[in-house]
Amino acid sequence: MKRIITVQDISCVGKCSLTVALPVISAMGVEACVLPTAVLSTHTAFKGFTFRDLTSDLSAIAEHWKNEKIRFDAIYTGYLGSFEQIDLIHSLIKDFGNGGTRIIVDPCMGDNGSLYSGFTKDFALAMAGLCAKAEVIVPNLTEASYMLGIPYVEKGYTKEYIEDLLKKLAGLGARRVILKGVSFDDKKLGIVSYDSESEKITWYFHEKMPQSFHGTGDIFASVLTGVLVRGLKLDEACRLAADFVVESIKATLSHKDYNWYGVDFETPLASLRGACDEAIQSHGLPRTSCSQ
Ligand code: PXL
Repeated sequence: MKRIITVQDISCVGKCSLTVALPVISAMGVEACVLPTAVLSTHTAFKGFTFRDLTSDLSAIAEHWKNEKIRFDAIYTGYLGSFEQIDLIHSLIKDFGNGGTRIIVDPCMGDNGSLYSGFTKDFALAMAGLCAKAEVIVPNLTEASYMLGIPYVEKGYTKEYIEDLLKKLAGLGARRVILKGVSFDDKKLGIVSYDSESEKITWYFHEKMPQSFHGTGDIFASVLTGVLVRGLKLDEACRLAADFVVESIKATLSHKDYNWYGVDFETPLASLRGACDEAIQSHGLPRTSCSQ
């Protein structure tokens, strides 16, 4: 079975980071190992959350894995809480990122033009430095503009503007860039991916939901990581991940008393494995992620 390591916080309540990455990746038939960067009582959109930083534990954990000769098919990073943690990920990539390990960096830092609580412009630049080491990066428009040090443009941009942004992001060093939350009208929301080697740009638009929710970026990146390690191509992987996010939002909105802090990904999770297997089989790839 393919094995990935995901590095991000555990927000005990909040349906984001590790509490979505673990179930989503496991559901796709991929072993999900974790390196928790911090324990929070909730995600940071709640008031008064507790925060225990685990930075000082991370090196010893990674050292143990080195001694045990544990290998990963992918390293997937999400929400990181400090400059020191970014430095530690650079080391993790050096130690575990050899021989075909896919590196997926979700530079999870903000949305709707603002950084999440506790992040700064300098942190965004350090995150851009981590993106240089990735094969695939998954920013939204907010994270993209902070990492590039350019003003955030909320709407009214052109296709050319987005394509230029993709190239600038690839210029940070990642081979592949997936930009989320692109929209040219009120009806559609899109994902656009760029492969800097083939220079191929692929657009995928789905219906725009009436509301956005916390944690959907983490769900997107988790599905993406799972199917990429199982061998699906980037554009197909984006489509599957985006469709799963839309289904999760629809499931959420179908409840009269849905909660504000996260989406109902649990309902569509039951069919994720099937959708994943089907996409994989239709491309002639093995039905399970077991090597043999
Ligand atoms: O979903 C992204 C995320 C992850 N982790 C923490 C967060 C957020 C977004 O607010 O606060 C702790």
